[in-house]
Amino acid sequence: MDCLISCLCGCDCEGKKKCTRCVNLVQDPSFESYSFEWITFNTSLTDTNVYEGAVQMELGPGTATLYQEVSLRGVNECPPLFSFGAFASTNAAGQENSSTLIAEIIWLDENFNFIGLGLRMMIPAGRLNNFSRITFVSQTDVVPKNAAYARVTFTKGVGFAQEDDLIYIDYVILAPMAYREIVKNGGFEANLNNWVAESENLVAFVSAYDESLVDSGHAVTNFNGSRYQDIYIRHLPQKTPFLLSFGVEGQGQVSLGVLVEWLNQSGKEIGTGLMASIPNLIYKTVSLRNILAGN
Ligand SMILES: [Ca+2]
Ligand SMILES: [Ca+2]
Repeated sequence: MDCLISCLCGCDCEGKKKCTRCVNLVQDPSFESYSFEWITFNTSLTDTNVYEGAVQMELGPGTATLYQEVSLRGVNECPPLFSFGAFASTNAAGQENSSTLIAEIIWLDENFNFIGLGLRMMIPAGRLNNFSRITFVSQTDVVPKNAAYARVTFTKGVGFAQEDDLIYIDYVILAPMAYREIVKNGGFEANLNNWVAESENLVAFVSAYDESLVDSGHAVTNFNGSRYQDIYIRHLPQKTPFLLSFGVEGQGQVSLGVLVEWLNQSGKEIGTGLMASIPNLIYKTVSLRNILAGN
C-alpha cells in the first residue's frame, strides 16, 4: 500500500514544492508493534478475528477514543488520503450492535494548538457489523501552511445494547496525494448530480438516503443498467496514475461491473484504463477496491 501511495504522490502538488514524505505518515498503522504512538481511552489491542495482520484495536464497550498526532514534516500543502478498516461485534442475540463512529483529521500547529478541521467522517450507528469488513477511504483538505501535526482521531459512541458494544479499527493510512479528488459528488450526497444515466434505462441507480455506507447519501438500483461521469483530466500531467476507490453493498446474488475509459477531447473513446467485474456480491457484504490506472 505504501508503494502504491508513493506512486500517487509523485507530487508536484499543482506547482507547489514536492512532498518529501510521500508515505503513510501514521506510526504503527496496523497496531502490529503494540506501540505507544496511539493515545487511547477505553480501548484494547486484540489478536482474534483480526481485520489485517495479527493485531487490531478494539474500541468500547461504551464510549471510547483512539488518536495519534502525526508529524507533517516534509508534507507541502498536499491533500492527504485517509483510510482505515472497521467492523463491529454483534450482541448475544446475534443482532448488529454497533454505535456511531466518528473519524476526524485535525490540523495542529507546532505547539499542538488547533488550527482547523481537515476531515470529519461520520459512520452512523448500525452501519458496521460482524460480517462485513469495510475499508473507509476519503481525502482531507489541503494541509494548511502553518500545520505541523495532524491528529488522527476515532471517537466511538454508545451502542444500542450494553453487551458486546465493540468496534474494531485496523490499518490506518494518512498519506499525501498529488491532487484533490476529481470525481464530482462521488458520495452521492447531492442526489445523482454529475452522474449521467444510460439513455435506455433511466431508472438504473436512483438516489437514496437511508443506511448509507458513508455519510447520508448513496445510489441504489434493482435493475440492470449503468450511471457514469465524464471527468476532465487534461490539466493533469501525462502518465498521472489514478486511484479508484468506492464502497459497495449487494443484497442477494448480484454482480457489479466497473469501467474506466479514456476519451479524447471530442468525447470519443481512445482506450480502456480499467475494467473490473465484482461477481456475487453477497447480502450485506461491503467491499472496496483500490485500483491504479495510468493514462
Ligand atoms: Ca493489524
Ligand atoms: Ca455517501
